[in-house]
Amino acid sequence: MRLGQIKSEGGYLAAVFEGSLAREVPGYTVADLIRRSEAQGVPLNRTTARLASHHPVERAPALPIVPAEVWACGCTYERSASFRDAEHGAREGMYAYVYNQPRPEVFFKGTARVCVGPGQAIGMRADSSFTAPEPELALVLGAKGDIAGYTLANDVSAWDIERENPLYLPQSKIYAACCALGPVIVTPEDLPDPYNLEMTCTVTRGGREIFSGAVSTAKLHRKFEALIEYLRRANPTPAGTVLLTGTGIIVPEDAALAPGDVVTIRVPEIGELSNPVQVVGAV
Ligand code: DO4
Ligand code: MG
Repeated sequence: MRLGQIKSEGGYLAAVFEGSLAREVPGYTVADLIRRSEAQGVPLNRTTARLASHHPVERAPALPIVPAEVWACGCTYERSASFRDAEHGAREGMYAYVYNQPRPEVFFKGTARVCVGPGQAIGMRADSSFTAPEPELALVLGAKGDIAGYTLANDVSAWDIERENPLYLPQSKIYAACCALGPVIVTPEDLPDPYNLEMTCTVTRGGREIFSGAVSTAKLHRKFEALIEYLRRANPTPAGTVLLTGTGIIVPEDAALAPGDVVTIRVPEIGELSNPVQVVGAV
């Protein structure tokens, strides 16, 4: 099932997406559906199917979930770890260390306040000169850490701020519109092999492609269960938490984001998450 949300009366309403059509789930957001399916012990797709309207309407997907919390993992692909060590002038430094250790890097990415959906502007900080998209597969979690579904995420990050000093990581990672999610959440029975997804990312400027990259989730160095276990160790997360699984696509500095650029992340089994770039925090 392709589950998501549409905008409705200043808020969001859950919907099942079939092609360009949406079947609304009156009275429920996606987080409500996850809580209901867990409370009743009925899988999310069946809970949703029972409640969804039988009258499809032409509606575009909006933010697929209003997440209680968003967390993210880092250095889960070799490319991400080696790039970040090189940024610090080390062949093998703290990022390679984390890549090779059982304990992954897990950091707080924010709340719904910093999230945007498909088509909405992602932010580049006015005080950053090297902001990059980080295309990632994201896990939508239930109250016990079960995977309710998969979506796409852009962990937009100010790499120059992160590079200056590791203690600046939260300022690189958490700011207005730093996280895009969408277009829909695919429930597990419709994504039998999440470790074999081809992900692509393009950045276009004035209609011209200035960057294109690709990675397979087969290159992910961790299992989702291990990432979730570390996230929730001594830290029980609420239903509707989203966990980003790390980037395997690295955008070079000469393609640093600029206002008006459009970043498009695509996984055929999930869809396309496309967002224009806008400066945030200019004085
Ligand atoms: O500490 C660096 C963050 C790494 C990250 O976000 C990633 O690898 O995706
Ligand atoms: Mg990341």
